[in-house]
Amino acid sequence: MFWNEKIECMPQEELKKLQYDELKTLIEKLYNNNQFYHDRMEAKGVKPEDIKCLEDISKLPFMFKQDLRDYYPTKLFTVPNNQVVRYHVSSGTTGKPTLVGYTEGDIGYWSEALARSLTSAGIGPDDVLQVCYGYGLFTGGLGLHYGGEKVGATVLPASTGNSERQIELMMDLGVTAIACTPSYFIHLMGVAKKMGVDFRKDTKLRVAILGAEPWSESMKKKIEDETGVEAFDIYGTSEQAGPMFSDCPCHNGIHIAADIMYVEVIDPETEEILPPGEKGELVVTMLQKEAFPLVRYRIKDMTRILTDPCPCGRTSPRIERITGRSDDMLIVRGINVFPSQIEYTLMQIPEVGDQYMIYVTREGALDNMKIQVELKPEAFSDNMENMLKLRSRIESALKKYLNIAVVVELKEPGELPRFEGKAKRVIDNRVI
Ligand code: DLL
Repeated sequence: MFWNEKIECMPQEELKKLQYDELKTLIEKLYNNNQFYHDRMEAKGVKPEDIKCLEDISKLPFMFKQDLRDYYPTKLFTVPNNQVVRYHVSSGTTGKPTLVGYTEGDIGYWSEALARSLTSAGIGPDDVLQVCYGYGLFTGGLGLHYGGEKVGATVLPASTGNSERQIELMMDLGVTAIACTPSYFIHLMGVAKKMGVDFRKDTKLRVAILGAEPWSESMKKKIEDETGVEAFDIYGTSEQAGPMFSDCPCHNGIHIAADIMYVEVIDPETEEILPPGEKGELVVTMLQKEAFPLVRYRIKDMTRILTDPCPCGRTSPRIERITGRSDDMLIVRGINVFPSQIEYTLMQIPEVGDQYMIYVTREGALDNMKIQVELKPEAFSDNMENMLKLRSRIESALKKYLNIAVVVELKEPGELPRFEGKAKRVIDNRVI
C-alpha cells in the first residue's frame, strides 16, 4: 500500500532530477540569505553555480552537532520568527540543548513522510494507533500523532508511562497499532503477562512501529514470536524533524523518502564518501526544510546504503537498520545522553573531583544508569547524613539536566580507575 505512489515508485532518473532541482533551489537560497551557510561555502570555495549535478553535493561543507550548539538558539534558522509554528528540543552534547524550529511547511513534509511510513505498515482509517512515545519537547509523540491523523487513523495520545493503564486502554479501545520504543514494547509485554493479558487473544494489536533507539533483528523476532504483532523499524532524528522513515512489509531496510532527504554514507575518519553497500556514517541533506535547514549534516549514525531493488516497488533509497553511532551518544530509556553532558553537570558541583564512571545496564526491558563519582578530599567525610544529602543533590542535578533518573555512588578520592591513554568512562553492559 502506498500513500504517495507517484513519488514512492518514481523511476530513479526522475527521482534524481527532482532531488537535484530541490538541492539547487535550497543551496541558492541558503547562500544568498543566511550568513552561516554563506560563510561556510565561501570558506570551502564553493558557490551555488558549482552545483551542476546531484553528485556535486560532495563539494559542499559538512555541518556538525557542534554548529547547532554554536549557533543556538536560532541563528541557523532561515525564516523570520513569525513563520515558526513549533519548537522541539533535544539533548546537546554539553551545556545547551539542540533547538529545532518548524514552519507549517516543515510540519507538512514531516507528516507526509510519516504518512508514507504508516501506510506502508498497513495503518489507515480503520486503525486505532496508540502513541506511547513521549509528547512534549521530544519529537516522537507529536510526530507519530500528526502522521497517524494524516492517514486517518484514530490516534490515542497515550504518551509514556502508566503501563497497566496503557494495556487496559489497548483492550478497551481495540487498539490495532502501537508506536513506542522497542524496549518499552518489551516492557509492556512483561506487564501484560503479569496482568494475565495475552496480546494475541485479548487485544487486536497487529502492528508495532518501533524506533528511537537501536534494536536488533533478534529483538524483533522475540517481539513478533511472543505477541504475533508485525514490528516495523522507524527512524529519524530531531534535527531532521523527528521520526520519519521506516521499513516496508519486506523488512529489508529503511526506505528514505528521496524527495525529502538526500543520504550519503562517509568514512567517519577520512570523510570520504563510501560506495553503496559499505558501512559508514550517515550524512543527510534535508531537501524541503524551511525553518531549520540541514546540509550534509553528520548525524553520527552508522549504516550502509542498500541498492538492490525492493520487491515492494518503492524506488527510494534504503538504509540498513541503524546499529550504532560513530560518537559516544548513549540512548537510555529512549533519551539521548552524551557522556559530555554528565561530565559538564558533575563539574558544576564543587564537591566533585575529576574522576567518574558511567555504567549502563538493562534489567528486564528497562535501562538503568549508575554513575560513580569521586569526591574531592575535602568533600569526603564519614558523616553519613552529609554524604546522603550530597548524593541526592548530585542525583537531582543529573536528573534535571539529563531528563532521566540516575543512581549516583559516591567514591573516596583515588578509588576510581585512572587511564593512561584515552579514558574509558562508559561501560555499557546492555545486550541489544
Ligand atoms: O529519537 C526521533 C524518533 C522518535 C525516531 C520516535 C523514531 C521514533 P532524537 O531524540 O533526536 O530523535 O534521537 C535520534 O536516535 O540519531 C539514532 O541514534 C537513534 N535512533 C532513532 N531511531 C532509531 C532506530 C528520535 N530506528 C537518534 N534505530 C538517532 C536505531 C535510532 N537508532
